Amino acid sequence: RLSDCHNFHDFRRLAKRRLPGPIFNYIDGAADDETTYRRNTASFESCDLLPSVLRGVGDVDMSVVVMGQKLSMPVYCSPTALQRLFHHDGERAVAAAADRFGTMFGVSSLGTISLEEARKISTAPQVYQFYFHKDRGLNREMMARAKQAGVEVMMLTVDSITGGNRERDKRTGFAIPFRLNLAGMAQFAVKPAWAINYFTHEKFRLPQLDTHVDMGSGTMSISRYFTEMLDPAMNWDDVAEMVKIWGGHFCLKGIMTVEDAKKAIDIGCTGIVLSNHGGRQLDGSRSGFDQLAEIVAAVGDQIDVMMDGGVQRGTHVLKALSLGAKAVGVGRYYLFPLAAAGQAGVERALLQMRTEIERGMKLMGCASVSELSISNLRFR
Ligand code: HOC
Repeated sequence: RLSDCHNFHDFRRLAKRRLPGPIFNYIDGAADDETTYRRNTASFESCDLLPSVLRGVGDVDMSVVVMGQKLSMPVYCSPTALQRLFHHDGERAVAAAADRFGTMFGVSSLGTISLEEARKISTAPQVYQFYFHKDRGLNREMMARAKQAGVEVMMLTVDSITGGNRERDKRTGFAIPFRLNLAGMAQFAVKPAWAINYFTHEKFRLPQLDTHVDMGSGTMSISRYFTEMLDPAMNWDDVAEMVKIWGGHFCLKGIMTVEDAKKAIDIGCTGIVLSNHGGRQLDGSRSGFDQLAEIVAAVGDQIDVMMDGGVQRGTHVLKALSLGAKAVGVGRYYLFPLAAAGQAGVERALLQMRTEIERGMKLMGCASVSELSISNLRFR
């Protein structure tokens, strides 16, 4: 039950019980041997928090300003794809929860509600995350739509010019819409509650892409999407052009080196997310957390640096902020609660995160996020 969920692992277990195998494994899975996925969370253990005491922390201010947006807490819901597969409310539930918690949320170009609808549901700052398509007209069309809808931040994912090797998806045959062969039907039949909800609510769509992807004419696997639609030839000049056209806050997700961070600044980006795509793309790559210190030292005064990957606890967030991250993105952390219980699940997860951050700050002797610094950490 939802009331028995007290942490990430509880929500993950509940989601596993509710979701058909291919869908659970799509969320939970990562690339190759999933070493990066595992290490993302483990990397937070490379250092310890060093608390100060007796510092008068009756009131704690957890708010941050990132890419010009004020967030009530330093955690935002990263954009993720296909959310109505996990729960019939999908992005609607996440947008509404972000609104209640006053934090930023993302809608993906692979989202299952339109960015315009998300804008109506939530007044919280909205990120629109997209991939760079071979069809340049589609890229420009997406930015124009986002501008029109009042999206605050454009986020281009730069770590996905080709698909990661997701072996779990290969084994389960994950694709959308589902191939209802015998094996597939069996997997869905054992989760009747999910199947009834999925098939009785409105048809699954990709409203950002539906003039370009015909969902009726076959299935779309991850590798097909990446190889057929995305442009592996994308380069810094292409992105510079998009940043210029957008003319507002523009963020690159998937930056991992100082050199690339500097290039992002040169072309006018206002934010970067240190990210390995939740371990779903290049297995063996370093964690965003492990790259924070180096990148913040080099460019932290010129661009907002964020990170994501493996964040499961308030103390993980405190460590990232102590290293200079302006905010931290979460993905699976809210997707499992979404799958387990829709909006109520996402809200419970965000509440737990907020409570853990507040408690952690008090125990650290920090009354505001600006008091967190590298002096609060010791590396092992
Ligand atoms: C069918 C297309 O960012 C992920 C997503 C991209 C999914 C493409 C799915 O799974 O990591």
